[in-house]
Amino acid sequence: MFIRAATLGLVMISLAGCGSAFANRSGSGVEATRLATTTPRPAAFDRWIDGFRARALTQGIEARTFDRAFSGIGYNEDSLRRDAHQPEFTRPIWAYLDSAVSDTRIENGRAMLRDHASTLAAIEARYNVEREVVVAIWGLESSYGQLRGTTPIIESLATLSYEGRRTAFFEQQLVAALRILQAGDVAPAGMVGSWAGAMGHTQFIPTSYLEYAVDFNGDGRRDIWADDPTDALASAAAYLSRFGWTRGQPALVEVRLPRGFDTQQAGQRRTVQEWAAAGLQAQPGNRMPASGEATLMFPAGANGPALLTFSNFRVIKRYNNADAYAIAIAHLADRLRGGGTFVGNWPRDDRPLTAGEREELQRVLSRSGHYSGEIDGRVGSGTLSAVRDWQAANGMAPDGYVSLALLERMRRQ
Ligand SMILES: [Ca+2]
Repeated sequence: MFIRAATLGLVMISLAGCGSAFANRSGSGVEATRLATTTPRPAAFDRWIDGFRARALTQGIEARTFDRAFSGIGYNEDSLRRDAHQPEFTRPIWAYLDSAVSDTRIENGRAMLRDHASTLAAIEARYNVEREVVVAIWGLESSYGQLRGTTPIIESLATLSYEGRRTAFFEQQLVAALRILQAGDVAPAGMVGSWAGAMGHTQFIPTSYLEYAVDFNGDGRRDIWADDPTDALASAAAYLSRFGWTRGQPALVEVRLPRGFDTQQAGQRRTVQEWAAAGLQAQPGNRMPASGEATLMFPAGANGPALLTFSNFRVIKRYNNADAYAIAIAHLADRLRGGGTFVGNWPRDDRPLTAGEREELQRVLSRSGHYSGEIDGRVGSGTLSAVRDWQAANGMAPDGYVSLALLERMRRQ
């Protein structure tokens, strides 16, 4: 779980792991076979640790806690390497959904619903979050606990705090991790996770753990690291509950558009009655709720599936601020309930733009006055926002869907 600074947009999501609850998480299985990458500590790192120790102690970390946590830690080059090599290529949302909501993940999720039925029922009763949603998060975050990460958290966060692209962020997480150790919820050796600090079955980063994790099985420890997923699952439910989850409301509903529908209404939020009056109907297998406001979204352009997203969709995005992630969680939960696949067709023949084409796109947007960022071929929130503005200015549905067809249309301007 990592709250991204900016969404990666409607269409493309980084390849940072299928689960991707943590924006920078590694791909599946890599950590399980991690080679020994701890190298001797550079002298400058030792000096940094001394300085950080003083800072940590002023923030309430006891010397004993600190020294025990830092005893024998190394310099984690593996984490640094991963931090430096952020995924630059993207894949289309349908390819992401193919793996995020694969048949295997659905099948395993249904097994988890059976195996942990009583625990999930108790969590659902306490937090008013449907069990299928909790299990979907578990499935995407750690493949139902199979990929919780084996990186020593203190070592990794210390290395990234000393020398990384986001030292302030990681130092904040490191202090939070020390607080967790100080509280005795886990021993230093047991505090493992992904290379960038996401821990346990539902991949909480330390600050989120401190704020939202719960001891659900009542043994006095908030243990998200144990094989027993009870505390981790309850913590995920508690997190969604705190951000306003509404039980009984869908996160998204796939809809059918009436003939001649004005697709420029993408991105608008209206009541379900207003959308119904505009001619939108739930696709087969979907049910429109009786009330609520929803935003119309075309995650793969106006020729792909049309979705109405409700407030619960935005709650899921508090877990990971990417539309594709929220669509995957909502869809996996639906599939776990026995729902079907999307009715609309994904434009699978579309290919992602090359780096050169993405730069060309940015130059066009820049020339037309919609984009003032760097021409770097990275399609982030700034570029996608400019794409939406360009589309609206040119009479298209402002879906932010970046495709070759869009670029070709721009070339014709
Ligand atoms: Ca516990």
